[in-house]
Amino acid sequence: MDSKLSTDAFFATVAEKSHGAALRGDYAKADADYVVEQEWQAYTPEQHALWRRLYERQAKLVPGRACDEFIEGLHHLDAAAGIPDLKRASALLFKATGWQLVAVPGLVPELTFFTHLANRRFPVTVWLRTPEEFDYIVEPDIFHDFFGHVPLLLNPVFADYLQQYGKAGLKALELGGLENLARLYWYTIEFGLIRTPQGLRAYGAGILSSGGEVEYCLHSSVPRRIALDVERVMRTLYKIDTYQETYFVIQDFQQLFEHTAPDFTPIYARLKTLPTLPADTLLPGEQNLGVM
Ligand code: HBI
Ligand code: FE
Repeated sequence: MDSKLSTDAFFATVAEKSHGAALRGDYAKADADYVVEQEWQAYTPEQHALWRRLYERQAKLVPGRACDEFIEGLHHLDAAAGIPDLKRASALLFKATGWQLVAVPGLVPELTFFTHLANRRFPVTVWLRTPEEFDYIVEPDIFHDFFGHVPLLLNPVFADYLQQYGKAGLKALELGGLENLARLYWYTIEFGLIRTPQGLRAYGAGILSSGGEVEYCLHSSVPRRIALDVERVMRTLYKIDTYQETYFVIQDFQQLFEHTAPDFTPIYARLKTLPTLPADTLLPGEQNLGVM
């Protein structure tokens, strides 16, 4: 695929999705892989203070709601004091699981994104939300990316899953399975739940970086909670501006890794013949696991 085309197409779709609003980041200095310098010295004391407020709120919420692997990773990153220096965090991460962090201006084209993941590089946005966006933000900022996504990259099994997901993404681009794969990303990496001996816990970055959803996803009786089935997930639509209407539950990260190891070509072919499912679907015979 011509990456230039995918770039223009990417910005067109993002503009459309965000109702014409341009992307916030400064893409002028990005290289061919959309990588920029973080310019850590340019963050203001007010921005570091906002980071600390965001961090303190989430760090109080996640115990008993996030899986242990996330909590362990978060502590290891030690990022409470202010906006992290991505080069330093990347060196720590590389020692643990061979992943690196790359600084990006914001959302990048799928081809770029998947290529980074397939090479164990996680793109982290360099800008921080404004105080007015304390509770909700449309595009991922550095707090969502770092606090939500980076801690689990320190877990070896999850780290392997994400690289495998990146490789599957590159294949999906060729096979026309991108939307299916984006739904898998949404319902696992962004909004996934996991069973533990202590009960249900969250591992999805979109949940763990959110002030309200981290309680809602576990204890509200409104959403459905369904055992992960990759094909079912790939058919299920999602909404980007409300709490999820359905969460998918895994047994452990090994299951996530194993379920996404196969070649998805036959699944994509089958899905082309099946209708997508609204986010609030419960199919006949499916068990809503409820509040556990
Ligand atoms: N770019 N920086 C960044 N971060 C993302 O999470 C991201 C992206 N580009 C595309 C994308 N996510 C989604 O299309 C995923 O479903 C692939
Ligand atoms: Fe994210």
